[in-house]
Amino acid sequence: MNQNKSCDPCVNDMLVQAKQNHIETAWDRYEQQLPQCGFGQLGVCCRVCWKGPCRVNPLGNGPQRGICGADAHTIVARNLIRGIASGTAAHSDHGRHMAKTLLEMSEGEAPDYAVKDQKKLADIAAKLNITAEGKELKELLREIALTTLADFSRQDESIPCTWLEKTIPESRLKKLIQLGIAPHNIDAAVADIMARTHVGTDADPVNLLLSGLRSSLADYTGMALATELSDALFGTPEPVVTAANLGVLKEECINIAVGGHNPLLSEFICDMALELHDEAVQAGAAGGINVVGVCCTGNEVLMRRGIPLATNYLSQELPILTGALDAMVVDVQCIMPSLGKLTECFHTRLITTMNNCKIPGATHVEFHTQTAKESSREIVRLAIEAYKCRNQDKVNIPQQSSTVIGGFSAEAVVAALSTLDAADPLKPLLDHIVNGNIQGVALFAGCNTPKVMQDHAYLTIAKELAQKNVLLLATGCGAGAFAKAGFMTMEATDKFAGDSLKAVLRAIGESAGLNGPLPLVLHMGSCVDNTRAVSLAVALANKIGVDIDQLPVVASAPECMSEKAVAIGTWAVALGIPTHLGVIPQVMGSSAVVDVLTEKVKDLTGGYFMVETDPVQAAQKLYEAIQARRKLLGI
Ligand code: NFS
Ligand code: SF4
Repeated sequence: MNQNKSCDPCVNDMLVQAKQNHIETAWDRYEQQLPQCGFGQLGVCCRVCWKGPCRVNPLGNGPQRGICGADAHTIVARNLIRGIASGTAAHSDHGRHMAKTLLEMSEGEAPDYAVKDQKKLADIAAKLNITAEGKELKELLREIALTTLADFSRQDESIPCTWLEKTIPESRLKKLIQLGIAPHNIDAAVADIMARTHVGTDADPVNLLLSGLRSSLADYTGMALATELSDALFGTPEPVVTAANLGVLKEECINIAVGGHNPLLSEFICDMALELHDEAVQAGAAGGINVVGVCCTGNEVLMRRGIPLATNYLSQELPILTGALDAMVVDVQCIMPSLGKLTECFHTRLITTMNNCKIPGATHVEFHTQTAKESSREIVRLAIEAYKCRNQDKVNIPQQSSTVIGGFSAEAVVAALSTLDAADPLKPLLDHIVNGNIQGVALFAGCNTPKVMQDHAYLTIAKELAQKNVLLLATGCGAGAFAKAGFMTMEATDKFAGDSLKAVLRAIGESAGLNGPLPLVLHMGSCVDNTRAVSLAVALANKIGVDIDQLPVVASAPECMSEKAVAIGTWAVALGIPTHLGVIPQVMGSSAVVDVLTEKVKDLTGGYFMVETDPVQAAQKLYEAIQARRKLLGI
């Protein structure tokens, strides 16, 4: 049995089957990698130039410098910020894609897209100081697109990115400008890191880390604009009931999984699944087409359309093993290359769609926003074709899934609160925080890693904090963990929330017409949607006239692994949030870097990293961080 690999019973079931059928998964490949390289784990291996690789002996009894003379502090800092740069590039590319689509729409070149949420568009215009009144939609889209794209092209270093400036408290912006870490241009922040980490350039660990902070804020900027523009195009999420885990696959349907991150594609796959229903039935699938989500694309379509979530990052191979998945449609990021090889053993078609993400073994159907419907139709038809090759005798779907109440955008949270106080919706939330019914807010974000039992730390920390009356928010694959485990339900609130938190969640839920409490963990969306949580925190901070680093708000990434997660964790710290990491970051080879990230940065931004691999201890530390903030606020 593989009981120690995941908390998710579906995963453990499927891993047994995988073993019986000699199918390799990420967990097997992890074991094959053991023991992992100690130099790499500590971050002291440098491959920046071809004189290397060089490695510094962390025990002090071997070489202490690379050939060029770089010591452990320089090497660790360089490695770390190169990761942040990659994360920033990935998130922001997603944001750029959104902005460019708006521009294409304004030029009539993306005819299949529409603005589903006019109010959000108007809010965005107001936020960016663009007058909407009297303007035609095309003109407004163009102005918003150009203002947004200026955050990728501005050359004047004294002007911070607009999407940063307009979405954080004034006092925070001032602080970031003073520190010289408010980015003026997202792409420039990435390029700056690549330039300064070239051999023989920046060797000062603090200077390197500051540029990492700047890039992470560029990452934040790219995420904020990606989320907001997606909402305008596809709708701002509202509470929705759906389900999560492999049981959402349906034997009588053509099952299509959408994985990756980009709603520009997945929204149309969902539309086409409806449009091509009759073709699916003709092909023999009585139930039509069933779209399910994986990873963050899964979160995007869950939030906006109530599409069920099949699984989160680490178990993305397993839907294929059910024999019931007809197509896996992916765009960019967090897609395991193993899927190509794996789908060769099944009837499942792996379909890649983006020019910058091709995988050997996949069918590539390039997706263009100009022809969104046409490409999506082609993709869904490939799934129908693949279905015809499905062997029903081999289908084995674990009959397990949990109910999920998702869709908690900041707007949805405010709307629910406004049923308590229409004139001043944030007041009830603030009052409860002040009087201690809610002790603080914890945001869970990030990935999965086979280094720990999948989902376990998320669930453990959440239970501990809920019991102590901390309000819980989640995004990304963390949200996936909670969704699968039934933590996004009213029942979970009744079971795990402390008394005062339970009463608050019940009062809000009932007045909002949910016939019960809000779920224990509020699903705020995909990883780029972490900015939804920030916008809620900023609204609270602005209301009481404090900065984010004074709020009893913490973040936790118990299973972080991607460079995007490193970037997110870093901007959380840059914005002033105590941020927990549940896996050991690859920086421990430099005491100086560790000291900056866990201590010295407190004096600069008010935020800091804490590393704790034991989930119960982690919950305790997060709670203590909340209490320290409460004390300073005098509440
Ligand atoms: Ni976030 Fe989403 Fe998941 Fe991690 Fe990857 S899918 S963007 S990076 S693994 S949470
Ligand atoms: Fe070695 Fe310096 Fe080259 Fe890194 S940059 S590989 S430490 S010589």
